[in-house]
Amino acid sequence: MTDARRLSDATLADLPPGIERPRYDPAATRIGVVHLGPGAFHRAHQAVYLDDLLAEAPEWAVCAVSLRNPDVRDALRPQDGLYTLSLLGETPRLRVIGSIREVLCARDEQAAVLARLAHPDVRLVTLTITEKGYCLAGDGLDLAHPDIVHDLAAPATPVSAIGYIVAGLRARRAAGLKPYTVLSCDNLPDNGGRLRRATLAFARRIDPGLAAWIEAEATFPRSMVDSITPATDEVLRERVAAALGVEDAWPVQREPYAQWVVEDAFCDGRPPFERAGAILSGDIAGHDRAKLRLLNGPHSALAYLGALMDIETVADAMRHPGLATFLERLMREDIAPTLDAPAGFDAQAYVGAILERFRNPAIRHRLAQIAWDGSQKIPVRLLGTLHDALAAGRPIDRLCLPVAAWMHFVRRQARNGVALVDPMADVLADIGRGTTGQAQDDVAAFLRLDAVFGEMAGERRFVDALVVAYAALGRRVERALATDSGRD
Ligand code: CS2
Repeated sequence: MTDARRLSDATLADLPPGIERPRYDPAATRIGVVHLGPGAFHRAHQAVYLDDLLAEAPEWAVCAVSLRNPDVRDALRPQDGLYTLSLLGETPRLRVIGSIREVLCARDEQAAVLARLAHPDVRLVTLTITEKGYCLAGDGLDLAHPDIVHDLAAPATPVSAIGYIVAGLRARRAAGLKPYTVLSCDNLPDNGGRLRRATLAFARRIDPGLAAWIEAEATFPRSMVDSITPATDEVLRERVAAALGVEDAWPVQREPYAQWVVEDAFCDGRPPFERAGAILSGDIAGHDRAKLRLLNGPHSALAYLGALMDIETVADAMRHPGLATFLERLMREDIAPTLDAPAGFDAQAYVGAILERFRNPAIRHRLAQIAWDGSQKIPVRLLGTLHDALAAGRPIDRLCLPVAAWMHFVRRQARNGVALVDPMADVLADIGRGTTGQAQDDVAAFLRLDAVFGEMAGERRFVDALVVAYAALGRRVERALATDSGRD
């Protein structure tokens, strides 16, 4: 039964004229994409690119699958998958997105998810499952991860993303269908390569013939995704309901800027993404690294340094002169020089544009949101840069401050009894509670986290600089940020 007070196919036509809406009949599209992880980022980014295309390519609608959490399904199913995107520019825009036509929760609807993955119309599986969703240890599949242990023992009834991808591919092979393309849209360097290796490692263990088929026939393009997407809050829900005249249980919001660079390697056709503004390229290496290091790295730096200074949002942090100056120097002088920039890429202009985006006063992007999952983010956002700076004999003092700030952040949360949002929360809380404030010992305790620091824990220069940064932050954050402190 449709609810006249709720956004849905039935109420779409009656929305006020200022609200943008699909330029196609959502009900006349076909599902060609299965997306794993339909959080705010997917709904504000890839689903919007597809929404731009469905008028001309109606075969690429999305089945959105949450692996465990039923919240997105429960919010969007009564709305026929429709939801509102708020674009946070100078003149805010509201736009109803229609590209998601089915919403499933795999935990409760496993058979439907598996059937969808095996459907002949589905030719693309996309993912935004965050770093931890890949179940990696270092660069490879974590065979000790409980979900992977489960799925290897019971591959027909998986719980992990990798398990679902392989179960779907297995069913397609058995049915004589082509494989789908598997497109990672998460902030990981070489995201497609990592996913391909993890998928093959999993498949080899359950069926070497299947693994060989995947290796030969399926593709895992890399992609770089970018758009700042603060979590949905009550203010947004209320604003959207007032503007629409009907309720939307889960609108999303993002900055107007969005970028998607995709490696053009699809094994069975693809949506004409370039017509929606995505950049299709033979080789995207360089783009993903530049974005991770120059946007996500500084974001995490702000999150941990800002937290220690009790600053709430990114824009607030950018209004703090000491922190803003530190960040800009970190980006221009320490991170940019480590990049092997793609041809035509102007790193300094890119930095300028990112700083402008961070300053956007229309966005309340909470630092606490970015601080989540530090154990997964620190290695790919900051440690790679540190590694390269060390190898090149460049200064690393400034680069060590955000890492040391993360340690202080963990310590503070643990000592205040505040739970961390992190897959390693328990181990981190133990370490945090055991810290004494003595830099050498505290840093050593964190560096024992092999999954985070790996070989970097044995780099003498890094360890020494980290101890100095940790001690400096322990004394006074603002002094530690002062541009030349921490340098020899
Ligand atoms: C942020 C990203 O939450 C975070 O960790 O750094 O979500 C960031 O906003 C996006 O990657 C921007 O594209």
